[in-house]
Amino acid sequence: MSPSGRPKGEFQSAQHGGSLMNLPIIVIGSGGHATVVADALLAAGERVLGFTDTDTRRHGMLLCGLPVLGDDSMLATFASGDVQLANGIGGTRAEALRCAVQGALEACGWQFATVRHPTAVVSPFARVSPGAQLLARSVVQPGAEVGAGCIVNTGAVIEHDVRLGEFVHVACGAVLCGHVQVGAHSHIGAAAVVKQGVTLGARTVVGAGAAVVKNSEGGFTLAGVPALEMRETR
Ligand code: JB2
Repeated sequence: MSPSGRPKGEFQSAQHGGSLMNLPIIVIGSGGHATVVADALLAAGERVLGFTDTDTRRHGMLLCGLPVLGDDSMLATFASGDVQLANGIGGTRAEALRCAVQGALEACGWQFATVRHPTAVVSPFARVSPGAQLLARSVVQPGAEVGAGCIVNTGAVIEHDVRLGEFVHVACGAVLCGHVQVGAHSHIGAAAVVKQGVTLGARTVVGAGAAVVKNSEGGFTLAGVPALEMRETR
């Protein structure tokens, strides 16, 4: 089993769109990432009912024309078989929160939709796990594996044979060259480049614009060109 309790190797075809079950979707969170997720779902033709947020000040707001419905307790007004969820918590370096909130809701029986913006270019020979998010103009090449709960954000490039563990966030415009491996719960900053064949262990944080040319065992923050290990992440 994976760290978040999911069976390993549970991949689905990258050809599926946002909703496997054709159910309406509620987006968890109502910050910037949630609006990007909702926008991708709407562009893919999905039915989005609105957002939830723990911040009561946001309840009743309209985002992308959709309401913030309440906190997560309002989900109890639906049967888990009638609605899917999408994870709208992005948060630079908030992979732990994103994973914890999703894990708690999955434990209550909720399923998380895979999100794929129609402009994402995804090879039919890539493997994309449930709940991953492939956002506008992202590219996922043949042989790549995108783990459960990953975000491949706007314009990010996942080259051939790259492997992303679960809940990795590849931020906007980052480029992972061929055969790169990134361990679970890592964050690759905006416009960073990771050279082909590099392996980064779990919970690595790569700063925006960094150029990573060497392996790192995990748990480090890497920054600069070429990137150096600056400090332990946790
Ligand atoms: O347990 C929760 C929960 N915890 C935090 N349930 C629900 N339903 N909502 C929760 N939240 C809410 O998520 C917070 O109250 C907050 O409103 C929202 C997260 O929004 P925030 O604006 O802090 O971050 P974000 O994740 O939407 O966006 C960040 O990450 C993106 C990837 C920003 O840095 C963006 O610029 C970035 N593109």
